Formats: sequence, structure tokens, C-alpha cells
Amino acid sequence: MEGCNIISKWTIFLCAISVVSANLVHKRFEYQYSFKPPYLAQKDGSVPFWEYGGNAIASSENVRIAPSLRSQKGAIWTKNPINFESWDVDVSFRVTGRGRIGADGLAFWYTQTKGSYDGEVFGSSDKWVGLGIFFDSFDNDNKHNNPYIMAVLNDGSKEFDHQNDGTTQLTAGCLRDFRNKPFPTRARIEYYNNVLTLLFHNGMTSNEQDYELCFRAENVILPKNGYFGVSAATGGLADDHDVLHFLTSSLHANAQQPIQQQEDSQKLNQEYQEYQKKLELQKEEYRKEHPNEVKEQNIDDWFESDNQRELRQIFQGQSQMFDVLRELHRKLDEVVGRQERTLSLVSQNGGQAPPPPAQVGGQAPAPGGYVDTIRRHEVDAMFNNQNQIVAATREIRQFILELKTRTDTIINNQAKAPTAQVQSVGYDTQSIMSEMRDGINHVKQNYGQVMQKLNERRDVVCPSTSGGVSVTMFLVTITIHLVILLGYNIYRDNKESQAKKFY
Ligand SMILES: [Ca+2]
Ligand SMILES: [Ca+2]
Repeated sequence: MEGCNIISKWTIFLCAISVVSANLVHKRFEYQYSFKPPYLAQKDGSVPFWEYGGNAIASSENVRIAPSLRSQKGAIWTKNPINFESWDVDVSFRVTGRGRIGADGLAFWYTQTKGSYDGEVFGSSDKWVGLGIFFDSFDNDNKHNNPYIMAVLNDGSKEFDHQNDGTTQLTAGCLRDFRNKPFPTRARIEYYNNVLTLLFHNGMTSNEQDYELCFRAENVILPKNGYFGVSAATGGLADDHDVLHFLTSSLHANAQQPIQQQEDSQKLNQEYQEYQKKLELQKEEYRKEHPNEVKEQNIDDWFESDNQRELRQIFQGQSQMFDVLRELHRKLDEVVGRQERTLSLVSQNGGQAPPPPAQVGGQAPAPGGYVDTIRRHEVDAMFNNQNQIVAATREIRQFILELKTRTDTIINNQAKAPTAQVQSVGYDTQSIMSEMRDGINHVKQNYGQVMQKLNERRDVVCPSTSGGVSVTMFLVTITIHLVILLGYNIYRDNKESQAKKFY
């Protein structure tokens, strides 16, 4: 009951059925109404306890009820009527064909009398009494609802409605594709307390647990002591219809199971084991008698047909794709989980301002508010201004040096000829004075400009004070020079007046 852990509607239902079977119902394998490989058919081709006919062929591995040729019909029926009321039949089969569409289909029977081996209803008799479960491949009524599985009950009066695919007559059914599956398809048909149930395994996996409910029909009354049978037919289109095993169990309520019956069951099981041993011995003999044939058969077993290979490869590919998709899905879930965590973190920080951009000037921002800082272009403008100031200062210094050399030259000239050219000296002095005044004005203008620029940027700390120092030094020098010159002029005027007195 391990499968019951998986949560799935159908699984729960199937588990419930199994629980009923395990706890309340005693199940007994009925080998006289079963066949299965290996050694399904004996060396003479017969299947023990069964009779087959029409185009059916039995081998050691399966019974080919109808081969993939046009208009084939075949059937296999139990030799003896069954002697129990409730039963469970597990039929494993394959319906395979090259075409996208196949025909006609396979039928499971439980009828009062054995049907024919070449009848009109999927290879067996029409107007049957009892139950027919049809695996109808071909869509006769063109309603795009085939392959279809259906149960049709008949009291011997009705002809099967092939034209409408039995839709007017069916008791229950389900739309299931059973053709060309990688693994054998399986039907578990249970008849217990007048309830007919069909569980279907679609052959997409080899997992024994993968049955799905096809239908459940109540109040189904079947004749007693009927016969089991399987039949199949092909038409213009043809599939192979192979039955791999047919396993019948009788179902008994536990309370009604006397000890005698249990002993019978053990005895029967023992009989079955002996029968299997006998089969093995027969097979050994057969191998000894026909060594070549056995070899050929074995070699055949090593190879698979193109069809089988193709199906297997498709199925393997699909399985891989499924694995990859599942892995991708898991990873996608992880990513979504991470994203949601991130989003929740972001929403927790919601309403707060984003972190401020990196500081250009390296100043620490005042907490709690927006801080205006020095921008790049302001720094550039500041450097430009400074360079201008330095250039102007150099100009001024050069101008002063020139002025000084001129003054020195005049003084030297006057020292060489103190009395010869009084007028010219007076004129020179005046022109020098006016030049000096002009120069001072120029310096004042420059100084004023510099001071103005400095005032504009006074909030900026000047990294270099060389310009300021130079200007101050220059002003001091100018003042000293003026004083000296004025003093010298007064002194010279006095000397000239004394010299005039002298003459
Ligand atoms: Ca049909
Ligand atoms: Ca149809």
C-alpha cells in the first residue's frame, strides 16, 4: 500500500478499491482461466485451458488475436465455464500499427456461451448474452472520439451498432488511446457485487501502480457460469492485436471463506506449481529436439523491430524532456522565491529616500537633510580664477621691475650731470610721476578686480595664497619707492635752489 502516500484523486480511489480487496475480499488466482508468458503456448501451439481460432496465433510470449493484415478475425475462449460469481481479470495487450489510424479493435468477453472465432463484432459473435468490453480503434461515426473503451451489455437480442461505434448501446466507457504505446497497455476488469469496474493503464510507463479509472457501473447483472474470451478484427486498416497475459482471480468475501476452501486454494496452487514444472520439462525437451529453432527464436529476441525502437526512443526522449522541465520548474520556483524575498525587503524600506550619491568634495553630509556641495564645474571655475590672478600678479611684478630699472637709470643719469639739464630733468620727473600714477592706477584696478573675484568665491577656501602675498608685498614696495622718490625730489629741489643762490 506504499502507493497510497501519493495524493491524487484516482490514486486514492484505487487505493480504496485495493483496501476493499485486501481487507474484505479474498482474491484467488484462477490458473484454469489464465494464460501468461513464458511458455504461454505449448509445443503443439495449444494454450492450456483455452481454445483459439480464426486468424489467431499463439506463441510462447503472447497470443496474436488478429495480425496486421486486411480483414482478419480471431478469438480465444476458455474451454470451461467459470465456477465463481465475482472475478478480477488483468489483461495486458498491445495494439500496434504503422498508421496514425488503426482498425478495428479488440474485445473482452464474458458471455453465457462461447462466441465464434470469426464474428462480426471485433472478431466474435453478435447478439451475445452477457458482457462485451470493446477497445474500439476505428472511428466509424467520424466524431473524433476513438480509440474508445466501452462496456456493452446484451441479452442476446441486440445487434451491435457499428455505424455509431456503439454509442447508443454502451453502459459505460471512456476515451483512451491504447495504440502504439511504449509499454503494454493493461485493463483490470473487476466484477464484484454486481458492480463492474475498469481500471486502465495507458502504457506510458512500466509502473505497476499507474492505473486510472475508466468507468464504474453499478447494477450490472451477468449470467452465471459464463466463458471468458478475447477477440479482435482488422478491416481496411490493420493493427496487430496481441494479448500478453490474461490473469483471472476469483473474488470471495472473507466471511464466506471456509477453511476447506482455503485448503482447496493451497491444493490448487500446488497443482499450478506442478503444472509449471511440467511445462518447463516440456520446454527443455523441445529445446533438445529442435536446437536450431530455439536458437533462431533467441536471436529474434535480441532484436527489436523498427517500430519498437522508434517508440522506445520517443518515450525515452519524452522522459528526458520531462525531467528537464521538472528541473527548470524547480529552479524557476527558486528564482521567484528570491525575487519575492527581495521585494519584501524593498517594501520594508519603502518611504525612505535612496542613499545619497558619492560626495565629490569628500565632505560629510549633515544628517537628515540634503547637502549642497561643491560641484565639478565650480571647482574648475575656481582654478581658472586663481590662474588669472596669478597671471595678473606676474604682469604687475614685471611692470614694477621695469619701473624700478627706469627709475635707477634716471637717478644714475642725474648723478652724472646734476646741473646741465634742469628743465629736462624736471620734465622727466613729471613724466615719470605721471607714468607711476598711471601704473598705480592700473595696479589698483587689477587689485580691485582680484579682490572682487576673491569676494565672489570667499566661501571657498583658497588652496594657495601666493597671489595675495605677492599683491601685498608689491603695494608695500610701491609705497616705499614713492616715498624715496618724493624725498629725493624735495632734496634735489632744495639743492637746486641753493645752487641758484650760489650763482
Ligand atoms: Ca468503431
Ligand atoms: Ca467514434
